[in-house]
Amino acid sequence: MSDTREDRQRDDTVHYDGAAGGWGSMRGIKEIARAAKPDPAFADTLRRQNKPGGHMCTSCAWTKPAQPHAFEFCENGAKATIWDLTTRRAGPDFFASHTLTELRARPDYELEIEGRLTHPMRYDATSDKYVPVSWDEAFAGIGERLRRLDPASAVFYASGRASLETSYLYALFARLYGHNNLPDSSNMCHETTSVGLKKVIGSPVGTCVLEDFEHCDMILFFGQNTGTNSPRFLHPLKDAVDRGCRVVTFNPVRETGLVEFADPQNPWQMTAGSPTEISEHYLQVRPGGDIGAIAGIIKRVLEREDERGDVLDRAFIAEHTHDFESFEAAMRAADWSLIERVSGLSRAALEQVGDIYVASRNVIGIYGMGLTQHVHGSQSIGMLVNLLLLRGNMGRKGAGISPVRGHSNVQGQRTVGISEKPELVPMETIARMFDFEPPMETGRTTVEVVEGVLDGSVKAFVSLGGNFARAIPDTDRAEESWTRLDVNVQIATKLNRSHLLACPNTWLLPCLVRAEEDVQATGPQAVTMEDSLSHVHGSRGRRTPAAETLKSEVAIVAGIAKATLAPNPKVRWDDWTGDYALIRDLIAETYPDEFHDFNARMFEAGGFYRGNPVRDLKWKTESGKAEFTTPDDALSALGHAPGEAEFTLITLRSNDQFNTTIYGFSDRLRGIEGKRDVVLMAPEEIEKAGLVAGQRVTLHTDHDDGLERSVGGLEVVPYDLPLHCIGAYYPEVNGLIPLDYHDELSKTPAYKGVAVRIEA
Ligand SMILES: Nc1nc2c(c(=O)[nH]1)N[C@H]1C(S)=C(S)[C@@H](COP(=O)(O)OP(=O)(O)OC[C@H]3O[C@@H](n4cnc5c(=O)[nH]c(N)nc54)[C@H](O)[C@@H]3O)O[C@H]1N2
Ligand SMILES: Nc1nc2c(c(=O)[nH]1)N[C@H]1C(S)=C(S)[C@@H](COP(=O)(O)OP(=O)(O)OC[C@H]3O[C@@H](n4cnc5c(=O)[nH]c(N)nc54)[C@H](O)[C@@H]3O)O[C@H]1N2
Ligand SMILES: [Mo]
Repeated sequence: MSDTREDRQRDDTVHYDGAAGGWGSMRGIKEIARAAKPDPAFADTLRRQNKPGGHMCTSCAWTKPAQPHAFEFCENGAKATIWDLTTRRAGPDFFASHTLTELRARPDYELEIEGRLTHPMRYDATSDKYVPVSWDEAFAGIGERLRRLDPASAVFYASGRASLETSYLYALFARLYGHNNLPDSSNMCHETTSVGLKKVIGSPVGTCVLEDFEHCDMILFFGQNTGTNSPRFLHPLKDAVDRGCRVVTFNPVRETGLVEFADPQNPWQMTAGSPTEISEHYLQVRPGGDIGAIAGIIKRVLEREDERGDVLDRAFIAEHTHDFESFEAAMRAADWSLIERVSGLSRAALEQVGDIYVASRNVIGIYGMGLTQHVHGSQSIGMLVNLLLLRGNMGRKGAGISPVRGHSNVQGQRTVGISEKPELVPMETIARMFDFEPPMETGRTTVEVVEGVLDGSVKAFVSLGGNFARAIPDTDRAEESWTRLDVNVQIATKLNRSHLLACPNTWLLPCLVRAEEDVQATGPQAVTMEDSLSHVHGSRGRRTPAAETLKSEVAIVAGIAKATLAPNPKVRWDDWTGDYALIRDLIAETYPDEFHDFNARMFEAGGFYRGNPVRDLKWKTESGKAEFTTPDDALSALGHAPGEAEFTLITLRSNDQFNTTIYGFSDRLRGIEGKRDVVLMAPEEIEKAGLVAGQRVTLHTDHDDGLERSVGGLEVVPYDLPLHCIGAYYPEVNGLIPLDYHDELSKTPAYKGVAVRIEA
């Protein structure tokens, strides 16, 4: 199996021949515009997107530079904006002509494509339809139901898009009401980072800023698909490569953006020039094999140290780290044959990477869902940190660790209090500010919410965006339980499956999108969000709202809260809704170190940096130093080599989707067109299993809890993947993922490491 860049793309598999970016990205945008029919003014919105004074894209969380490009948006940012600014509407007429039973038969695409939700609706069980209500009726109805419940049985979920202002109020509402059940999409995503990275370096977020990418000599990429999921990041990446920075990628899939990139902003490269080769080495690691792969690199670094004596940064290790000796001993003892088996990579290939690492002064480690969504996810992050610590690649310019976050404000929601972990929230401060006693019991993570929905202990579910019932593991098993809740409140922009699993007291509340003008009592409002590199940006929408009946997320959260809670003179929902600057004052008062002078700084070009103690070599860990961590059982626990007929399933995102939002059916960058019901397999595996390309198969989960999980009708597609690894699209196969299969520390579901069998 190919494991380096020099081994070109296999010809016997489905793939894309172009580079990421280039003309293909323009055509991708046009296809989506044809279906979504955006307001023609979307072009003007795109011009301002991600620039000071404009609105911040609702797609990914990649940073917004101080000196933006002429077009500071990418293919997927354009799709997100087109999707938000569609002229299609799913209003009362649409709901009058469809029962929820009927709508549940539709695939995800055929729900969202109906367009923007326009009116507050309440579920009517007799007709099995949503019927319009006034906002006052909706708020009063929800408040009345929530007041009857034990707050501990309610969950307030957030999906990662809502602004810092909305998020702060939402978390405050939960605590005033009486619970910390505040999971967000992060619990399915980078919670492994929030918990695992915090444990080893004391910071729950990445340590790099954009400038670091101008000074690094090597970038190690683990399981992050830049070309599809954060395409604007390809620009600084290309600049780094042009400067001579060496990129090495670990990913079971040869992802086009990390192979080569043609810059759409560069007329020469778009016409005559050849694309930039991004990765010098592309190693197709086995799913979950990263710990083994990094162990191999580390063994080489130690070997070089033995030869030369100047490879390890001994002074850094002595002053800033803890537990090096036992870690070093475990790595020296680790067995190469086990490493090769676990990682699926050759010793020679890993040694080559070790040599590049040793030759590079400043190194950045980047990662995404390929590390976080595994049972040993936090241990993988620990291993990457180990590697960086060996040569002091933390707390200095051009070096560090950089998780690439997902939703556009998912990191910020955690920063301002949306967390099920009370110890992460300045409870004493909010107790004083609002004169109440905040709940101190730890709340539910996503996995624990689903457990509670299944066993009946969760009775109310409030959703600030997202499509929770579709994004979770074990979707099929949980579906019916949603209808047994007492209260379900969905704040949303587009119709999705979670809205169709209604219980008797269900409300569907439509909100503005970020590109739309938000006018309140004191005039047009702006909001803020935090990006992947911890910079905070102001965002102002200018488009006319999709309907006059829409409310902002701030107004909806405040409306529900006011109708639910007893009056408190310190809690001024109406004033806050009227002027979001007052909410920013509250955020500044709660988090003065990060958010002082918030209103004055929110439109700084490039955003303001909220800081990270690791950059000053301060480690807020248990030992007060950066932690070397030794993986369990010196790798043997991770050495599970699949049997002959076993496969590890990785669930993938296409280039035409944003999570459960399916924009279209072209996964151009992987060469898969017109379908999503596929299973990707290496040609050798197809042959060995007695299958042929194009055949339909069923996947069954191998899990010892006595439950049968299967998804059928998947078309076999020959694909360049490691042996024993198969790929399929999220969310279509989420029914295969066992709920109790998750990162051991953070409970992030193991969406990239499920054992499955194939049935013809
Ligand atoms: N267009 C678009 N943009 C998005 C999103 C979207 O759905 N569409 N979603 C947003 C969100 S919420 C998030 S969290 C991010 C997600 O962005 P990413 O972190 O890139 O997540 P994925 O695409 O799920 O998977 C990342 C990569 O991990 C690889 N991988 C799988 N298993 C392993 C493994 O065991 N080891 C290694 N090394 N690699 C592995 C996969 O092949 C894939 O290339 O993107 C955000 N941006
Ligand atoms: N198998 C598998 N499962 C996964 C993953 C995986 O890689 N594999 N990835 C996981 C990850 S990383 C994540 S983050 C989760 C995503 O989980 P979620 O964040 O819950 O899901 P989304 O699909 O992003 O939510 C889409 C819906 O959000 C609503 N929406 C869009 N914009 C707005 C807005 O501005 N305001 C409001 N109020 N609503 C809005 C729309 O109604 C839309 O239908 O899925 C997880 N599930
Ligand atoms: Mo995510």
